[in-house]
Amino acid sequence: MEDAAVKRVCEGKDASHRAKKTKEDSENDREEVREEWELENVLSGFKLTKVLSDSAREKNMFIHGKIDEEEAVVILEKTPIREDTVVEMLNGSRLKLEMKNDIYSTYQLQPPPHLNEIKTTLICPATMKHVKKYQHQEIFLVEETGEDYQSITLPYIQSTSFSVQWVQNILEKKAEAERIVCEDPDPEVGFVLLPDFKWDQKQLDNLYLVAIVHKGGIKSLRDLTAEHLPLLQNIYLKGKEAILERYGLPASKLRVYLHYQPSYYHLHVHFTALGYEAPGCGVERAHLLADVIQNLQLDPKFYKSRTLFFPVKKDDGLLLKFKEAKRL
Ligand code: M7G
Repeated sequence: MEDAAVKRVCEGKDASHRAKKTKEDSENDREEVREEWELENVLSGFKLTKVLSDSAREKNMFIHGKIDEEEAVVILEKTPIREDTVVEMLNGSRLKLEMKNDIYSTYQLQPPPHLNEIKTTLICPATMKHVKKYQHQEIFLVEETGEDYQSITLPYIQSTSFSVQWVQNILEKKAEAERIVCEDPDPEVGFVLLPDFKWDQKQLDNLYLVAIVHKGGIKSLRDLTAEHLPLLQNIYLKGKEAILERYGLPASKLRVYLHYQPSYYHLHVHFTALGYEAPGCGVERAHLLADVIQNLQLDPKFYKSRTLFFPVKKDDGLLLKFKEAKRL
């Protein structure tokens, strides 16, 4: 029998397929973007401390620095070339010939500024934990039993973890309210689904949304028991429905999962395009929501007792705690 909670309607904000854009749409967007340009560039006074990591393949860079004496982390990322603007780019750019040989030639192409944007994320004031999160470091696989969680991990995450103020802001509509794709307001099984801040929403190839539960006090996978099945099933069903309706992407094209360990200890579920290798979607960190549901159906306390594996960076305090406890 289908759960009653699952039948409750998920209220979509706008059923249009926003990421499927025509040329006309992109031109309208450009107008929107122009109107929304920041009057002041908050990054103009940025002083570099250190490049934390960068990747030529991913075309991104994570930078630690200061803005007005406050610690800051900036993430710069070149975004994919979009099919809906590629002709405009080819027709409207400046070209500089680099070499020509027979039928082969290479150029440097300078696109018009509106087609040459860099997705930029700013965290300010940033904590040292943010700096460490983005620093390239050696990683280790930790093996955590249910007892380890109680004696090592839980006290650690209670003493030091990222603020979830941004989550509260979303749930209370104090931030990102206009970005909400769908919401079920029920306090027990409800959630808010919205684009993850890693996704610029310009193309579906790297689609990334996050569903944040309304219910407080569920830190992570470890807290889940069979009592949370209606919540998880509700997110799974309505999240997939909302993504199909809004973006035209069927469930067979989605990877729906939880991270263990998460960075933010308020339960949330990741929805990413299946073809996109999102950071943290590897088997050592991602747990498919469908598997989580089945595991809890088989054993209501599955995640309380089960040994879980997760990657930890060399500088992470949690790694030190596992070493101190001679568990690594
Ligand atoms: P996680 O598994 O706790 O940590 O996921 P991770 O960042 O190590 O993956 C939290 C998810 O929320 C990530 O996918 C973040 O990109 C996303 N996220 C984090 N913040 C601070 C925000 C935010 O302010 N807004 C939105 N929309 N997403 C965020």
